[in-house]
Amino acid sequence: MNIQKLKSLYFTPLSDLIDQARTIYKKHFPTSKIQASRLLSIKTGGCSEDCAYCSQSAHYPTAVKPEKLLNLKTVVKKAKKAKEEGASRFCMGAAWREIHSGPAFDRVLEMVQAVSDLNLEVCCTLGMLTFEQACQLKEAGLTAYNHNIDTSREYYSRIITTRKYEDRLKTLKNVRKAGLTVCTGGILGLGESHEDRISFIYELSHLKPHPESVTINTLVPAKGTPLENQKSVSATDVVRVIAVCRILMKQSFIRLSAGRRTMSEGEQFLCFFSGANSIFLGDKLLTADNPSLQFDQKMLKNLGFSLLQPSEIQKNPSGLHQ
Ligand code: SAM
Ligand code: DTB
Ligand code: SF4
Repeated sequence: MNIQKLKSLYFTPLSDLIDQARTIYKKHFPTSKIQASRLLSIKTGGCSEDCAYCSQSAHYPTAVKPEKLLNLKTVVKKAKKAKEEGASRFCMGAAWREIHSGPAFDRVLEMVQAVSDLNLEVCCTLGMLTFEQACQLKEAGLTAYNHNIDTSREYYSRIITTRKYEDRLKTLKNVRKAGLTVCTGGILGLGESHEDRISFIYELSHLKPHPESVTINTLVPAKGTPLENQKSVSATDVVRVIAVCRILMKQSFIRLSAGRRTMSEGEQFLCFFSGANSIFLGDKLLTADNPSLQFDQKMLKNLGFSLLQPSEIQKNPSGLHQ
C-alpha cells in the first residue's frame, strides 16, 4: 500500500478501522489464541547507545546500574519457570549496541542452545549483528531475533543519535538472510506525530516478507532519561496503530508489549479485539514492571482467551504471505 492510501486508512473512523481489522484477524487467526513470551535481561545497563527512552543507556542518570552477563544456570532456571507459567517463547535481552564475537557471545550461544532444549521458542535482542553472528545464533537454536526500528525514519534522530535507521534495517536483513524469523516494531509516545506513526507502519509493512512478530510498545517513562516527563499515549491511538498493522500485516503476530501495566483490562481488550495477539507475561519486562502474572491470568480468563502452546506454534511455521 502506498503512503497516501496508508494515510487515509490510518485516519479511517476508529470503529470502521476496527471492523476491517477484525475481519482480517478472524480469517487468519480463527482461534484468537494469545502468544505469551517471557523476557529476561541477561546483561543489564551500561549501554553505550543514547536511546532517549532507555533506562539502560549509560548516557543518562537512571536507577539502573550496570550488571554482568548472567550465568547459564540462572538463565535456564528462569526459562523453566517461564514455561511452567505459560510462556511459549523466551526472549533474552542485552544492553549492547552490537554483538562482539568472543567469550560473552559464546556464552549467549550456550544459553540459546539450553533454552531451545527446553522446547521453548527462543528469541534474542542483543543489538546490531552481522550475518555470520545471525547464522551462529540460528545454528544454536534461535527462533527469532528482536530488533526494533522504534519510530519513523524522519523522527529517528530526535530519539537516537549514536546509530542510523539504516543500521537497524541492515541488521534486520542479516537476521532474515540467516533464516531466523524477524521481530520488529517500535514505541508509541516518544513525542512523534500521526505522520510519524504512518511512516513507521509504512516501513514495517514494506519489509519483505513481513516480520513474523510486530512489537508495539508504549513508552514506559524512565526517571533520568530525556523522555521521563513525556505525555502518555491514549489507548485509542494504540488501538488505531494495532488495527492498521493487522490490516497490512495479516499473518503477523502483533505483540502488545511494554506499557500494559498502565492500561486497564478494557483498554487491553480493545487492542486484542483489533488484532493484537501476543503479550509478554511475567512481572518484569527487561528493567520495567509488567502486570503481575496473577493480574494477567485473571484478565485472560475474564476475556476468555487461552494461550498458544509451543507445539501449536511449531505446527504452523510462518512462511508469511504479503
Ligand atoms: N539493546 C538492544 C536493542 O536496542 O536492540 C536490545 C534491548 S532494547 C531494551 C529492546 C527494545 O525495547 C528497544 O528497541 C525499544 O523499542 C524497547 N524499549 C526500551 N526501553 C523502553 C521503554 N522505556 N519503553 C518502551 N519500550 C522500550
Ligand atoms: C520489545 O519491543 N519490547 C521488549 C522487547 N522488545 C525486548 C522490551 C521492552 C522494554 C521495556 C523497558 C524495560 O523493561 O526496560
Ligand atoms: Fe542500549 Fe538497547 Fe537501551 Fe538503546 S534500547 S540504550 S541500544 S539497551
